[in-house]
Amino acid sequence: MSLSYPDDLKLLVNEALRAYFPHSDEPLNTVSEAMAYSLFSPGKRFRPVLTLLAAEALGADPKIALPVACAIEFIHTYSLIHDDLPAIDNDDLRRGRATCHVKFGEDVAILAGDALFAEAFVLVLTEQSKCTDPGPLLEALKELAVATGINGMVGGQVADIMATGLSVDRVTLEYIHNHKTGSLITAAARCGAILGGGSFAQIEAISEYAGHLGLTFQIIDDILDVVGSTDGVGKHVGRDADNRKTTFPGQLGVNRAQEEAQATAARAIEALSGARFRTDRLVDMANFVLRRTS
Ligand code: GRG
Repeated sequence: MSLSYPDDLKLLVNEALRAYFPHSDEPLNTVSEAMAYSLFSPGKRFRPVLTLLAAEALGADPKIALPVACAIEFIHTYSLIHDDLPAIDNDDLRRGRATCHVKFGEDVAILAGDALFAEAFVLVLTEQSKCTDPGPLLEALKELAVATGINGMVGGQVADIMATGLSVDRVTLEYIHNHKTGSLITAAARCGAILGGGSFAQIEAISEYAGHLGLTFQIIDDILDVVGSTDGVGKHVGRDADNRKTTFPGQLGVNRAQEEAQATAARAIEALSGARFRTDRLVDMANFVLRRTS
């Protein structure tokens, strides 16, 4: 089993993030500094890399998906900044560094998140105005808006908050994970497939793959919060138990949660069987997500 991570695509993402980072009209803008601090801290770039992988799988040059991939990392970073706030998870360590609100204050951190969200849309809309056919970029942008809204990440986060301290049924548990984390991961893959010129059937296959991948990602995230190390994950572990979060390992125990993750990763790979496009690096990514320690 290969555990290789597509570092070539991660490098492209990191270079493009620098190029697309918005310039502030005000040179001493603390919000701009806070945005850069969180965005350029050492993340895996998993979602934008997935966007590039999906485009590449369909035979496109992955670089065509870079603006949308970077917009997705802006949105992801926004969600991390807000998730860490005292009003939500109240974390002081993220990506191995002090969280944005600890470093810059809550007021600036809230605004840095808000600005990253807005700038994600500015980035894609600026690119679409240069295109002869803006259709795919606008379609991708709609994917991102839906994935982050009430029926996406925000909906999942609210359900997560409401479930705090409760033992919930399986449907609710999956709803939380699929929306809080899975929506943006699925949208990332769908955007790559749309920009890569995929047919309806190809986009649906990649979408199904990514849906299972997103659930696997969050189950492993919650397992790492129990058995991982602070050095490995770059944040304090044991926080889900402290915050009485509803998680797979919390509800089922670590071993059964690990079995669930194996089953969902297998479903992700199965969704690609019979696909008439390149699947090797998508399969590698599913194996990486299942085995990751950071
Ligand atoms: C951004 C629209 C929007 C709303 C904010 C706070 C919130 C609402 C949602 C929280 C979503 C969230 C942070 C879910 C957890 C997802 C998760 C597993 C994050 C860790 O992702 P990694 O491991 O982190 O990819 P790195 O640091 O590698 O990027």
